Amino acid sequence: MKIGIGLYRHMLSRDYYDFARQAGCTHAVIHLVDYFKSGVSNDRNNQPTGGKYTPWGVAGDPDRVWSAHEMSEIRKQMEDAGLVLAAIENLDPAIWHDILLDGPKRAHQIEQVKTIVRNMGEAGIPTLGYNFSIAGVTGRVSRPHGRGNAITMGMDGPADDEPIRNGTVWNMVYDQSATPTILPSITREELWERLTRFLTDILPVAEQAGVTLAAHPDDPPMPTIRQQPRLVYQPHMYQRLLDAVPSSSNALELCVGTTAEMTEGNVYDAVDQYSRQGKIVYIHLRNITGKVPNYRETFIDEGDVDMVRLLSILHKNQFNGVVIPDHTPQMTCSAPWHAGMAHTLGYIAAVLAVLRSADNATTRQA
Ligand SMILES: [Mn+2]
Repeated sequence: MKIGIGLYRHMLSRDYYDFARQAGCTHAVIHLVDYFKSGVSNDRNNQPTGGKYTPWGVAGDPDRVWSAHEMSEIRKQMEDAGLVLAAIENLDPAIWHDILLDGPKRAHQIEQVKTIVRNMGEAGIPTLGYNFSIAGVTGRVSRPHGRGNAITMGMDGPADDEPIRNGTVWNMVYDQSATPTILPSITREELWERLTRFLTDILPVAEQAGVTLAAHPDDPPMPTIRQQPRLVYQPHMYQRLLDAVPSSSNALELCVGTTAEMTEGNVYDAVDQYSRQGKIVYIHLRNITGKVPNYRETFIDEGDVDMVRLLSILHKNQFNGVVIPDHTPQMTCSAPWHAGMAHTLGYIAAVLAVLRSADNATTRQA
């Protein structure tokens, strides 16, 4: 298992690459979508938050797909700094909205995603993380309820479920001049059909390009949010996604925090089940306390998840992918994001060092 970092668009620079290496990372997952663009309540020194029902920010240019050249330049700059670029996380709602909504631009946007996947193959980037969700990451609140009064994200009870405004999807605004109506609700089976169509269209191209699609579960994992259905809000639902369109390029971006917030099953069995199948490409690691709709994110070394047990399962199953810190509470200093990451990365490195040391001891005895 490899240690990585997740970098937002505005962090794609040498300082951040050096920081990651200094903190022990060999790999990185990057975001090319700028979630923070024109957002009203987004601190760039934090995960994108938005308000409880306020979108993160405004989507990018619908006519521009990420080119092989620009992605390959980023990969090379990261390699110069000593980092392997393991994945790009998330598609821009600007070219993704009508795939989620089954809108009039769907066919065009499917071609754009195919182009991105081919370009990624050409640029030598092996994984595309995605989250097939109409509401996206929303309905959460930010509170100073963490250890040492750290500001942390979570849910504060059953959502009052404000519907999504037209022109917004995946918690970002893709059409600022949309008529001010409400997005109609759809059924869960309709959303599964849309996901299956997406996978059926994209996976053959991904296989050929040598790119793996990696699905993030619904965060927060509620059965519905903002009057829209969710797909992967219990651990077993990931299996349905894998079985919907079997392919070597159909895999998971398993989020430990989100899985631990689910009301059924448990995160250890889920990680065991999917890592034994070799279906986890990379892991979002964070700790939490509680279950939806009452949970909050915590520091890595507290919370409900026994991280030593969790990482032991991955180690035992010879998980060969990348583990990245997901989010962390905001630490009180001039660089809350850096401090949170350094603390989490140090913790992960220490657990892995203990696991490897135990292996060496076993080998010496044998
Ligand atoms: Mn996550």
